[in-house]
Amino acid sequence: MEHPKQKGLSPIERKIRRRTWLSFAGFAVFIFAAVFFWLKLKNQPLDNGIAGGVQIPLRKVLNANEKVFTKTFSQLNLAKTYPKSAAAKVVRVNGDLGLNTDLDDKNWRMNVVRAPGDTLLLTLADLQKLPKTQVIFNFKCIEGWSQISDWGGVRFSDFIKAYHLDKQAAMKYVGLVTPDGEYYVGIDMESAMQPQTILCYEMNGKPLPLNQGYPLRLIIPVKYGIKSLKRIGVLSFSEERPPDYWFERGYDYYAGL
Ligand SMILES: Nc1nc2c(c(=O)[nH]1)N[C@H]1C(S)=C(S)[C@@H](COP(=O)(O)O)O[C@H]1N2
Ligand SMILES: [Mo]
Repeated sequence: MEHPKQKGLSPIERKIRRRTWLSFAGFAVFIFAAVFFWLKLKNQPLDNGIAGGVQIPLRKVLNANEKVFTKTFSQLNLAKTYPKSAAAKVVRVNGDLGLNTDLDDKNWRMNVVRAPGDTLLLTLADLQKLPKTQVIFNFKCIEGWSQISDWGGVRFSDFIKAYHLDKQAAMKYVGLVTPDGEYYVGIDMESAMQPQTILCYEMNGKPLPLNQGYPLRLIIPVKYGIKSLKRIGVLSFSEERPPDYWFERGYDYYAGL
């Protein structure tokens, strides 16, 4: 028997009516469920006492979001890394500014200027006591060549932590100069603190060759090669841009990749 109201409706129209009713019922169930969960959520304890506290389940969502975003942010500025097998055995040498004076090996120290008149003197052995990090990346020179190469040393950020230089690392720039003052670079702190930036003392697992910066150089994969200063003499911190050799000769200060 046909319902009187449906008299005269085509099968298609009947189908549409049924669908409309079904979607309305679905919507009602959804509203009920939403109200139910909201009431339940409202009765959840707040996360402990922070101003503007939220219910714990919501806090969990916020925490999860934060995890995802901090991950994507740090991954965004990570340089691509390569397996050991991809690294050049013969590593190209380029630039010898600041390397032409004899190195006084025994007396070499990294001079860390914490503040005017307050300089920390570190030996290579001091730095080698800190955790070692290996970085295999595509080293790029603004002259147009690039080469995958393998470097080892201590993360700049680990060095900052180990020597309690947090106050210094809150400044905007790091300046690096060779012992003879001939070559110098300035680096923005964010890039210096990036986890692939290392105070480097090894290449292919062996001490750096003299012409590649022995005893200690910078390796900063997020920048062009010009910033990876060889043979560090002095390291300092500042709010103003430190002098930069290639910047003074018309290159981009930031030199980011
Ligand atoms: N002291 C010093 N560091 C320097 C340079 C330089 O001339 N002197 N040249 C820079 C440039 S332009 C590049 S590409 C890299 C090259 O590093 P490599 O010789 O290990 O390949 O070192 C950088 N660091
Ligand atoms: Mo370079």
